[in-house]
Amino acid sequence: MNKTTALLLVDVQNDFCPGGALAVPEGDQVVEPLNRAVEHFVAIGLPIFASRDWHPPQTSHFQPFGGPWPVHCVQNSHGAAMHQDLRLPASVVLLSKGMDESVDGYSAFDGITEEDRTLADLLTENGIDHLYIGGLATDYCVRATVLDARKRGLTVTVLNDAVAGVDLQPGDSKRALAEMRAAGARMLRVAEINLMVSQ
Ligand code: VGL
Ligand code: ZN
Repeated sequence: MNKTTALLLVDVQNDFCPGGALAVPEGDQVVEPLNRAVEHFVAIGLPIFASRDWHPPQTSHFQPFGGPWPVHCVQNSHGAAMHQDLRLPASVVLLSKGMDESVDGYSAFDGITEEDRTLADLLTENGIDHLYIGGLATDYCVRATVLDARKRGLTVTVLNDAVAGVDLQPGDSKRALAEMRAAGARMLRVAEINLMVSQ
C-alpha cells in the first residue's frame, strides 16, 4: 500500500525551458520522464501536485526591482504556462507561489491553491508523508522544496533524471543534489518508480 505517497512536479513552465526568459539548459527534457511518472501515479490512483512560479509584474525577485532574476513567470503570461507537452491529469492540485512582491517563493511549500490551501495542509489532511519530486530548477525551486519537505519530516524521493538546473555557477545543480542527499532525500530514476510505488 502506498496511500501515503504523492507526486510533486515543480515549475515545469515555459520560462524555465529553452527559449524562455530564465531558460534552464535542457529544461524541456524533464517533460517526458515526468509524463511517465504522472502516468504511473494516475494508474495507481495516487495524488499529483504541481507548483508554478506565479509572479506579479513588479517584485523584488526581478532585476528591474533590485532582485537577482530577469523577469519571468509573470502571472497569466505565456512564459508562466506549463510546458505544452506536460500531460497533467484533471485531478492535479495546482500550487501557485512567488505572488508576494517581496518574497522569492522558491519552495512549493510557499505555494497556495485557488482555495488558499497550503501544500502542508493538504499533505496532512490526506495522510501523505512521502513525496516523489521532479521538475525545475534543481538548484533553486527543486532544492528549496526538497529541503523544506525534509525539514517537515517527510520522506522525499528526487526523480533525478527528471530535474534540470540553472547552474549560474558551474556545478550548482550537482551541489544542490548532494545537499538534498545529505538532508536525507533519496534519489531514483523515473524508470524505477514502478519498483518503489505500487498498489
Ligand atoms: C526558480 C529562479 C527564480 C525555479 C524560480 O523555479 O527554480 N528559479 N524563480
Ligand atoms: Zn521566480
